[in-house]
Amino acid sequence: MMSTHPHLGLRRISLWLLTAGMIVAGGLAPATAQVQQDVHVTIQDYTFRTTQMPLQLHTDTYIYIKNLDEVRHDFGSTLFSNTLTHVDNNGVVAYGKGIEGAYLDPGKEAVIHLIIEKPGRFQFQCSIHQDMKGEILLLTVDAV
Ligand SMILES: [Cu+2]
Repeated sequence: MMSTHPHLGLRRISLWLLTAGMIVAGGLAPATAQVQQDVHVTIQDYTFRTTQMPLQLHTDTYIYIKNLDEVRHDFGSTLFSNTLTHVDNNGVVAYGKGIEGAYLDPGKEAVIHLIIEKPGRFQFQCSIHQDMKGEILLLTVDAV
C-alpha cells in the first residue's frame, strides 16, 4: 500500500522554490541591471531636493550633491558606514567603509560613489541641522 507523505511533499516544494529564487537572483537580475545610476541632490533653503529614478542593488551609483545655501551643510548616512564609498570633493577623493558623510561649504559640490548591496532604506541627514532629512528610493521589495 503506497500513500503519499504530505510533509515530505511540502518540503520538496519549498526546496524547489529556494533553488528557483537563487537562479533568478544570480542569473537574471544582473543581466537587466543598468550600468550606472545617478542621483542628484540639491541643498537649498535648508532642504534636500532629490531627483532620481528608483535605485537598483549591485549597481554603480553616483550621488551628485550641490549646496546652494550660504551655510555649510552635511550629507550623512548610516548606509556609508558598512559600504565601500568614494567621496569626490573637487578632485580630492576620500574612500573607505567608515565614512559617515560629507560636509559641503557654501556653493560646493561633491560626488559620492557606492554600490548598494543590501535592501532597506537609504535615509540621509545633515548632522549640523538635525531637522534636515531625506530619503533615496531603492527599487527593492522588502523581505516579509
Ligand atoms: Cu545643514
